[in-house]
Amino acid sequence: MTRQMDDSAIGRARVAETPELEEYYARLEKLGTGALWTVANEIEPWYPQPRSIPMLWRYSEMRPLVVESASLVQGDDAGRRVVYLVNDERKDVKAAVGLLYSGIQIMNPGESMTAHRHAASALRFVIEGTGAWTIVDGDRLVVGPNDFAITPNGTWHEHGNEASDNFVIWQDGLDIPLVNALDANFYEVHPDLYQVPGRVPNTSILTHGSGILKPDRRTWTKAYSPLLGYPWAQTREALVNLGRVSDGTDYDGVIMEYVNPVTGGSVMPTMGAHMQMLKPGQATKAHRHTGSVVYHVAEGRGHSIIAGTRFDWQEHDIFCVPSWAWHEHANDDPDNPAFLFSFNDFPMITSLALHAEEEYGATGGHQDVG
Ligand code: GTQ
Repeated sequence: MTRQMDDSAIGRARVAETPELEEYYARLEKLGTGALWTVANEIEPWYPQPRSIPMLWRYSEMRPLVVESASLVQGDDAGRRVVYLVNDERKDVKAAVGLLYSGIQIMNPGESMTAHRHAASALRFVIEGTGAWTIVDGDRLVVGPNDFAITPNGTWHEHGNEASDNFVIWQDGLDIPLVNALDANFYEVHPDLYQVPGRVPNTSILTHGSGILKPDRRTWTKAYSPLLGYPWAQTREALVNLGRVSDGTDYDGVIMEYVNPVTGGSVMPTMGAHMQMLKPGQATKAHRHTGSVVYHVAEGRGHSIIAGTRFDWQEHDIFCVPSWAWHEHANDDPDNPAFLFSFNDFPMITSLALHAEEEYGATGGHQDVG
């Protein structure tokens, strides 16, 4: 990098402190004001300075505590029984990374939760258990392991587990810290506590989930995808098929985005999601970009190097990549593919024209592990 990043350079704030200035600053403060040059270099960094740090949450360590919560608190008292993931440097806003929230939700056999809605958008990635359902604006969605589902902002939703003998555990992803940062959050409990589901379960998948055909006379005008569920079998097959003809991109391997089938764009206006496959032994090059990402290991084992730290992962581990952090991924299994689910804030970043990306080294190399 040849760019000048020296705070003593002309064009940066470089006023020396003096007793006279300090006395002046005190008088400014009394008026609810301040001198820009005392904070300019901090509020206009040369490049993004995320407070979030890279972190990995091991499923093997979290699962026993998540299961413990199932007998510690009633679902109806908790609202949703969730152990949330909190970045060491984002405890104040309850973010896993950047302005993204994530948690692990558990439902007992036969349990169901009351319906609510909020201005924040939510998504789910199912970890374990059959029998899970969620009703989103009246559409009863049935989901199983590694299925992806969305509950866009403003939609009524309630969750349950109709299995008689297993927990359902899934990962939640929400934009709560973002919506709160914008002072735009609302929350409502459903007036009847429960929705009346439509007659045919998975209506949105039956209507919009073919992937190659679209229904006639479609009038969908909302900002989010009319497709609410993205089944794992179809997703996995798409990645495996793409992997037959390509090794994918240098930085992500074989990667595809979950889309709004009407627009081809992201599933929701604030958050997008991907599934990526690393072939046996495949390792990506390092790059960095604006935007924060939470990863969930859907299948396989491997490692990622994030901002110079190596994180080894296995199935259902969760890790995060803060904005502008160098990162690269590797599948350490010589015989089997690895699949990484991820969700991100890219739709916000791109819609605000804030996307930036850089490859590591001149042609994209690998980081030294510190
Ligand atoms: O199911 O809508 O983990 O509102 C946190 C807040 C899940 C949900 C969470 C929520 C939800």
